[in-house]
Amino acid sequence: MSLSFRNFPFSFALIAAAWIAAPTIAVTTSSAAEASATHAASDVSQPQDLFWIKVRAKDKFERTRIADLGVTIETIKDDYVVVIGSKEHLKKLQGLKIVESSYKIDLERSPLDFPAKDANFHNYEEMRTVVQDLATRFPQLTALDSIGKSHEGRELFRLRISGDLANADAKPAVVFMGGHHAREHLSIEMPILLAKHLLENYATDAEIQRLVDGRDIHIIPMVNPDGAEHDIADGNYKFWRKNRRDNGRGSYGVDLNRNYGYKWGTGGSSKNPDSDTYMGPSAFSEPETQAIKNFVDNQKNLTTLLSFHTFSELILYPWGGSYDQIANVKDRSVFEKMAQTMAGWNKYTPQKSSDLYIASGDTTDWAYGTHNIFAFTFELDPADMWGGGGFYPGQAVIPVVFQKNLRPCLYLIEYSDNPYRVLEPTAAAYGLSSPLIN
Ligand code: 0X9
Ligand code: ZN
Repeated sequence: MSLSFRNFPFSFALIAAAWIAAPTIAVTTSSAAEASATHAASDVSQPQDLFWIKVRAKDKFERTRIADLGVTIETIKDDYVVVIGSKEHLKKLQGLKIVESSYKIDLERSPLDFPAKDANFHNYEEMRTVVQDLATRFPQLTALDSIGKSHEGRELFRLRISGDLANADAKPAVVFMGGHHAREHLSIEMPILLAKHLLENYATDAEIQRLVDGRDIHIIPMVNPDGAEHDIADGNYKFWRKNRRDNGRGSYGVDLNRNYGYKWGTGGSSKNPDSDTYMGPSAFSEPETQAIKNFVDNQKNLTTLLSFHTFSELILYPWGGSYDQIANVKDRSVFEKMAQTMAGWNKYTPQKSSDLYIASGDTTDWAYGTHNIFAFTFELDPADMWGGGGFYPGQAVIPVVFQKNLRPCLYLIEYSDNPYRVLEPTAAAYGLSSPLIN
């Protein structure tokens, strides 16, 4: 009988305890080299070919070289990472003699079913029902539309919330998004719950009323509905990440968080359609990223953006595509101050994205690099893959994770009028207190 997924972290712990640190060997393979692999040689679209792989890596440079192979880095520790990759990725990493251990993901034995045991998570139709219901119940405060369609024709819903819809374009705007990555279902729950919270508390909570009245709030809960549906289609999770573009020859999917058009394809993304970090044939080649681009390009009042992902409990900000820090000192201070302040509430770790590893083509680099939007990625709970269920943490965590992320969301809404305001002296410095002012 094969080792169950549930036991895997335990087996890793045993292996890790027995492992004596060896010098880390530099990985030199590039994504270009990977792209030259024959197309049929690797196929991560076949779920049985996915592996958890523990790999020695001691810093962001070694992590970037590993990311360049086209695997996805899921957990980072001081001297190793755990990645998800195909059989071919495993062989490549073994050839580099940096694999500590590996474990084939047993998809048939995934610990939780969706929707049976995870019925509180929203699939596409349930998400549609929720946003339509909110729009019906709160017609004065909402406008529901679709910013585009996915590859398979699903709507990319956008719920707009404002106390002054007629003049919303003239109000400061913020956008919250979820579900870029299919298996990160918890990231879809956050924007849904935020919309519900704002609307259902509007009449009774003066602070919420003030925020909703003074702002233009956009909620796009499911950026990748095809991927999310594919991940749960047969009742067993598939660890699917990408969208569902048909790449031909049995290969599917583009990594939407590698497909944005700011310094696209400059590192940490793959040219191989089989890879989980496939960048796509061109920047914004995907209808899903194209829809976000059109929306953001046209919504001129946007100043802040939050893209929810899972997992690792991080607050990330640009740059992700290069090791550089943001050159504009004032902007960098705003990012750092906002990230630190939000981390005070959700207890996540604030950091520049590329301190993890280089990944080009993500949402936040594009939003800031092109539009100067203060754009953040939250990697939600759990902290790592050793406990907490990784991508599939179980429905019980939904309200808990939402509660710890509510105040960061309200803070972004609050400061979307002028994010530079976070650099001004705080109320506390004057001996005042305010729930939203740090
Ligand atoms: O790799 C990603 O797209 C994000 N992590 S995830 O596990 N949700 O896939 C992080 C993107 C942050 N950007 C960089 N590290 N450059
Ligand atoms: Zn993600």
